[in-house]
Amino acid sequence: MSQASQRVFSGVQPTGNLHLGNYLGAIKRFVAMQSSHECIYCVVDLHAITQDRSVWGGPEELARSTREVTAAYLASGIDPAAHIVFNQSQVAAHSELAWIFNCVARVGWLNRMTQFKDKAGKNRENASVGLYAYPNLMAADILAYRATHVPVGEDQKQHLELTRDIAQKFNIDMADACTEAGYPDGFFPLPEPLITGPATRVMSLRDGDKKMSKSDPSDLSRINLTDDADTIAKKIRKAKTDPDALPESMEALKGRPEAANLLGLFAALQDATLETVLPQFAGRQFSELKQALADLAVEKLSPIAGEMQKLMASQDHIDAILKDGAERANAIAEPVMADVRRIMGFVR
Ligand code: AQP
Repeated sequence: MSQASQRVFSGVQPTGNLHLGNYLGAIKRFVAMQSSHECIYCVVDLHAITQDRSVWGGPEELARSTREVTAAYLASGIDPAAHIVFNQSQVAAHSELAWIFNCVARVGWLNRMTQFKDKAGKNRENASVGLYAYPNLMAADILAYRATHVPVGEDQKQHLELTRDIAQKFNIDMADACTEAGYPDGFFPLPEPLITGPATRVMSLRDGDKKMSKSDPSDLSRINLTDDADTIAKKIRKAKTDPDALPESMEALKGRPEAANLLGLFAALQDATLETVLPQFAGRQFSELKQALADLAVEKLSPIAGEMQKLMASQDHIDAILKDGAERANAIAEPVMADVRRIMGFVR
């Protein structure tokens, strides 16, 4: 397949507190893919409401957060004219295809999803059906555009595997109709997850064994994209460490999650690899790494925070970008849905 026929799709939930994990694991890589691929970047507001209202914050907060994620995309360097930026709820294909996928995916498949287990916790009986079926909606997000590549953080790997299983089962179950519709090799591509670089799983600054996450009650656990320079420096200074000096080799980094995390962050922010950064700090104290990391994080993140603030002052501008993006997204998704309806036998 030529690069021109490769289509990238990915998204971020508007649930507040966009953090360095979202930036390095996802948004920064979205930016990089623009030069080589046709890209569609979505603010997945339908996913945000799968958790309790206390988590997504209600209508005003959802709208604010949707605009804030859009501002983060633009401030980080995503070009909404050359590519597509929009919010999910403006394109009906996501919900329509998700229903069809609810009927393709098996209960046993969803029962294995670790993110549902983590997010539902002990209170599983009280979790929303939407949270349980979240991976089916994610599969619909990607496949409504017949996207081939999906840049995500490590935590989304299992959902991408499920997306491939859904695409494959649809292609097999509907093989005769796919052939009749002109797709003898199956209608949906099996999308490839793109999980690369030194920051595919950024860990909490308070606990190197826990993922940096929006929902962590401790704000000190994460660097928010909207944090000012002093806050970034303070959080890095307070980050958990271990008592030893920094190691010389990848081998010696094993079993030292905090050292691996801080070095990984430094490498990712510097567009370097962990291997090239290691010798720079080998044998040094954590305090030296923390100082260098704080300086680098402020240098890279402050311009983004400043630009986000400017963009957020112009709500109409952001809304116009989302509307234009939704129209262009719909123009791709609607013919795909027309084929899906024909393949399924829905009369029109
Ligand atoms: N810690 C992380 N390291 C690397 N990548 C990460 N991503 C999230 N956390 C990390 C990636 O960011 C993209 C958008 O994530 P999302 O907004 O869809 O939701 P999420 O993965 O549920 O984010 P959080 O912060 O972990 O939220 P909560 O606290 O609600 O669980 C995805 O590509 C994701 O991989």
